[in-house]
Amino acid sequence: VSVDGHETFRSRARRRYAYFEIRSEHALGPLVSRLLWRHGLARLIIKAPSLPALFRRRYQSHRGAWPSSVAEAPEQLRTVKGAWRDPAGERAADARTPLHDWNKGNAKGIAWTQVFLWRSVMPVLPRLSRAKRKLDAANALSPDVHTRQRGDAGRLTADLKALGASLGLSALGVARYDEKYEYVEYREERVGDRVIVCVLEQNYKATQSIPSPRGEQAVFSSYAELMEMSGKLIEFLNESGYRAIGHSPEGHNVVIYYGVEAGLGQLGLNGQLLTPQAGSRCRLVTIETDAPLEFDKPVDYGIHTVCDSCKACVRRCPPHAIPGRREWKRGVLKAKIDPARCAPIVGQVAGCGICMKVCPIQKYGLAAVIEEFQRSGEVLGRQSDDLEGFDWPLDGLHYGPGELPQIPPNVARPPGISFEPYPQEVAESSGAPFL
Ligand code: B12
Ligand code: SF4
Ligand code: SF4
Repeated sequence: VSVDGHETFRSRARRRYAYFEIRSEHALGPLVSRLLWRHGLARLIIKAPSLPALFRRRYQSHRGAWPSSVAEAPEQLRTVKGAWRDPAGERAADARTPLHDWNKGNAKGIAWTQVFLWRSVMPVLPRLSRAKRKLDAANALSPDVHTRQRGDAGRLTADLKALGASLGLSALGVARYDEKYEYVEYREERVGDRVIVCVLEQNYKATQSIPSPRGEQAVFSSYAELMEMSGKLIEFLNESGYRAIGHSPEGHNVVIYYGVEAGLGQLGLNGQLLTPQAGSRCRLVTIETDAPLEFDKPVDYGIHTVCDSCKACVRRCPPHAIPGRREWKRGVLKAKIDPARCAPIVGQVAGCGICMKVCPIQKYGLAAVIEEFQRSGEVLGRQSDDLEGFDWPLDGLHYGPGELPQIPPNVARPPGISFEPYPQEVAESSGAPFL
């Protein structure tokens, strides 16, 4: 939409195209997923070469390390370094109901969403699958313990970070392994006491078109790129004599917890890791290792204060899945999103992610947001169509600030499909076994 409120030809064409893409994604979903998964089409596709770079530019991630000189917040914006935590509460929650792998606990729902998202996944499928195989191969390596250079943690950490930057990672941080944030399914596979967090900035333009298949292609592309890069970091750690196991983006642990602990950002009201450089327009994977790397520390970037004055994600989430205020949950003060409302929309509306798109830190960067906040007391872009408007591909219409699409009941609560916040908590209250 142009500054005088009129829609440009390009934006109308883009909106129509996303509408057409989603309609075909949904209409052909059952047929395509049968061909892909039951009749072996996926096996053929993953052998295909990756798309030429020209096509990938539409959704490929931004390569290169972010400047490392992002400062702590000015005094009046500070709240707490990292996140508000009550260690006793965290321990009690873990003892009562340890975290499970959400995707495993909701396997039926996840399989159902895959029927819809084929158009978004397909262009990236060959690369995704090759990247996963490379990651698995790197994980199977054994360290060469003779090459260990004991006592040189600073050098090893610097070399690892330099390698991450040369591979194109946006940021890399190191945090202490914490069993409470490892899903119980994987706790016995513990590798060491360090967790490396790899961050990759997602394509800017594709993200501004969210929710759209192009936006979701950017997501899967970042995942493939992250797995390729983390495979190389694992090889480096093995060659340096240390064990290292990397995880795919679904993860074996709560990656945002580690991102905050490693000082890479803070938890936004939208439930995601907001980095000062790109908000939550970035993807994360972790590598667990026994390498004696130097720890990074949680930082107060002032993000909590910005969130409290903004709440764009809360207002703009179509199914109202984001609560407007924080509460203590499992020993952490945070706004906990309702996955039963969010997941069906993520599955049927090209990965949704409106809560990422409408975030001013994602769009303008934290420095610009804080500058405006200090100058005028306002959040940059708040209530503007440029920031808060989005196209809704299910009906092909544009929704400006203050307007939200109607979600039909069969889309909000698809028959026969349910997503639980924590299968294990439900199990605890109902007595039903997990899964
Ligand atoms: C399961 C899952 C989902 C589920 C359920 C999410 C939920 N909150 O219950 C569904 C399908 C709904 C979902 C939706 C989305 N997801 Co998701 N999701 C995951 C996944 C695989 C596991 C997270 C999990 O275990 N959640 C269950 C419990 C722990 O949730 P929770 O109590 O609400 O806690 C959340 C936060 O409060 C935080 N957290 C939990 N404990 C603690 C403790 C401390 C101290 C702190 C600081 C934070 C923290 O982490 C949780 C993130 O979901 C992660 C990858 C991973 N392994 O971490 C990606 C991940 C969180 N998703 C991501 C994204 C971007 C999305 C979507 C935009 C969809 C999309 N197109 O990608 C939406 C956004 C929804 C939202 N507003 O958060 C990204 C976030 C990137 C970032 N910069 O933070 C991740 C990290 C994927 C990745 N590898 O990059 N997701
Ligand atoms: S949209 Fe606003 S409230 Fe939501 S995470 Fe971003 S800054 Fe925080
Ligand atoms: S992904 Fe969409 S539905 Fe889920 S919380 Fe974000 S805006 Fe809401």
